[in-house]
Amino acid sequence: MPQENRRILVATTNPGKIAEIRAMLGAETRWLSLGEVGAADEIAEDGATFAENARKKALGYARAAGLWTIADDSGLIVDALDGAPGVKSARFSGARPDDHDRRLIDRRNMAKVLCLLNGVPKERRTARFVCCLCLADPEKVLLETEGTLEGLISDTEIGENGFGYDPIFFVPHLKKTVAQLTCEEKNAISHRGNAIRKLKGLLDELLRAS
Ligand code: ITT
Repeated sequence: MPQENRRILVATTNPGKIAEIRAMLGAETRWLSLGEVGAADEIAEDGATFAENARKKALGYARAAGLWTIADDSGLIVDALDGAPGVKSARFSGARPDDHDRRLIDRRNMAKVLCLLNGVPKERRTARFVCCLCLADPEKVLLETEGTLEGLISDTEIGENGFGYDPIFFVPHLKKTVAQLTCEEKNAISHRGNAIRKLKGLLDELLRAS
């Protein structure tokens, strides 16, 4: 792809994800949002794995927009809940209404996790965030990466930054929840940060070769 035409769609409706992906992937490429290309949020995330959903979103939006497209599917895995909320992380406390208030839904989802873990001791509150990224053109998958972040589910919500389950995800070596980290601190250790760093290396190679 010639340098001057480098435009890649970031196919997410989540403003928190867009900010993290754009901040890390660099300024040489023009990163477009779904709003900027007039694409509707219409691809069902009904796969059994994060990787399957990321692939489906990347290919679907790449075809709809006629652009190279990056999609992310991510979520929280809690060991004591047999891996839940998993691929249902965004809708763990019920379906998301069309006019959803993300903060309200995040709070409901966190309340459900804390309620289910009530009485579970610290050593059994292990959890991880997982992020699968997929880059596709309208015909095929070009690149796929995965990143994880290990931690513990706290007893209460702590911190104001980030999104989703960040206020209840405690990172032991930092002695903070992810919601107490700045955007830069989160990107340096997070599941999405790790997946993006891997993707960036592969994307740079792919762009050099094309
Ligand atoms: P798109 O599908 O439009 O990308 P979404 O928010 O619906 O946006 P997902 O289906 O991938 O995204 O759901 C991921 C959910 O997992 C998200 O809504 C959060 O609840 C949680 N999650 C993912 N990454 C997270 C992070 O970095 N911090 C906290 N929670 C996260």
